[in-house]
Amino acid sequence: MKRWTNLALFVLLGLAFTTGWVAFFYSTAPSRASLIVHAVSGYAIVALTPWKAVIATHGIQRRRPGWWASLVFTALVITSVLAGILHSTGLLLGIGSFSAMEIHVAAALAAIPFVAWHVIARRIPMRAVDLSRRSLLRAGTLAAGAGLTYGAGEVAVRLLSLPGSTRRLTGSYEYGSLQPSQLPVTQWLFDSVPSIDPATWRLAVRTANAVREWTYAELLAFDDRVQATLDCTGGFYSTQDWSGVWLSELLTPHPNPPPQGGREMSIYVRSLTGYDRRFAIEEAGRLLIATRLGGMPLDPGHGFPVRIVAPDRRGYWWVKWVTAIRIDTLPSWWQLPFPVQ
Ligand code: HEM
Ligand code: HEM
Ligand SMILES: Nc1nc2c(c(=O)[nH]1)N[C@H]1C(S)=C(S)[C@@H](COP(=O)(O)O)O[C@H]1N2
Ligand SMILES: [Mo]
Repeated sequence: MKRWTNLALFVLLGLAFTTGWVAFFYSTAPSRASLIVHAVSGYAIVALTPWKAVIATHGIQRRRPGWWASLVFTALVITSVLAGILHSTGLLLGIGSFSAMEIHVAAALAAIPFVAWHVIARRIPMRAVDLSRRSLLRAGTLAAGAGLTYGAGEVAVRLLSLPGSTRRLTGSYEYGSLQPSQLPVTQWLFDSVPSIDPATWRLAVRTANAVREWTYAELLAFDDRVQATLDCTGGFYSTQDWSGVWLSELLTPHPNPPPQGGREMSIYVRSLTGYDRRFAIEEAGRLLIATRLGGMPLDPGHGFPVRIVAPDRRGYWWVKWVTAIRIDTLPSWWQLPFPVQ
């Protein structure tokens, strides 16, 4: 049981970590599907506490080198799980200037080096016994119990009308919809708001054989509109009215066929700050180059002079302060799944 518990924790930690990021990647149904697996693996970790406590108590008594690092690791896992539950129930959505979701993910990220060390320093021999019928039966029981816990939690949140009952399928909470002044200003990680002079600013749009530089005044003349939901991985979402121009409108068809060397595959969008994202070419008609929010020009925090509005994509795709757009032959998956800036 001891070895089985550690092995199960190993699998569950990996599953929780992976499904968390998959949920962050999507803004639609796959996000919820992943979060169900995520929550169930989280509760399964919690359910193993009594068994792991026995192992840990014994281990601590042995005072093996680095035993304290296992305690730091334990604290990080507890912090992450607690913050996750506080977020999902809505019992506590923020501590200081951090959202419960940010703390949840930060603690999980901080735990990575510790878990790597822990499984190497305390590694367990793999034996055929780990795949026995009994092990599988245990795994099934654990999954069923954790699944019921998740289901019961979702029912309880609704019966008690906790704030968690209002969250979107990604787990995000509504904030300031249709009230532009209430839309929070957030960055992915380290970016800061640049100050841009609209008189000299240009949006360079490069296609296979042409570059067109758009001025702010030219872009302001368009009035394509969309109501879209910005769903930030920090744990909030906000639906607003945006206007500007569909990117496809700016990609005038070229007179000559594109030069040899490959098919146009993706749309590369870059901010003045260097923050960038790559989209599939098919999305050109669904990406708005927004100049206005709620009918008013964007303010600097929200991406002045122009930003991307990418309906049905998570907030981190909504590149602000765009200066360059390029159609190129690299596939759209040719980028890190999440920005690092
Ligand atoms: C939720 C995840 C986990 C937590 C919070 C946790 C915590 C701990 C703590 C506090 C100890 C005692 C201190 C020490 O010996 O360093 C320990 C020991 C140990 N852990 Fe973990 N651990 C976790 C997951 C794992 C995993 C995934 C494995 C293996 C794949 C593992 C294998 C072990 C082993 C073999 C020991 C030594 C027990 C002994 O010396 O008798 N643990 N763990
Ligand atoms: C040690 C790793 C992790 C564990 C054990 C864990 C566990 C949990 C738990 C127990 C919940 C509450 C589930 C519920 O009641 O609905 C939760 C929620 C959540 N977690 Fe994690 N998590 C981990 C890492 C991550 C990471 C790395 C991400 C994202 C990159 C993430 C994203 C989320 C999201 C979005 C929710 C909210 C789900 C909702 O409100 O429906 N988690 N997590
Ligand atoms: N250049 C740039 N654009 C960015 C970001 C960033 O850090 N840099 N953050 C993204 C993230 S994570 C979100 S949620 C939205 C937030 O938009 P808002 O500040 O207008 O609410 O902008 C996106 N666009
Ligand atoms: Mo975000």
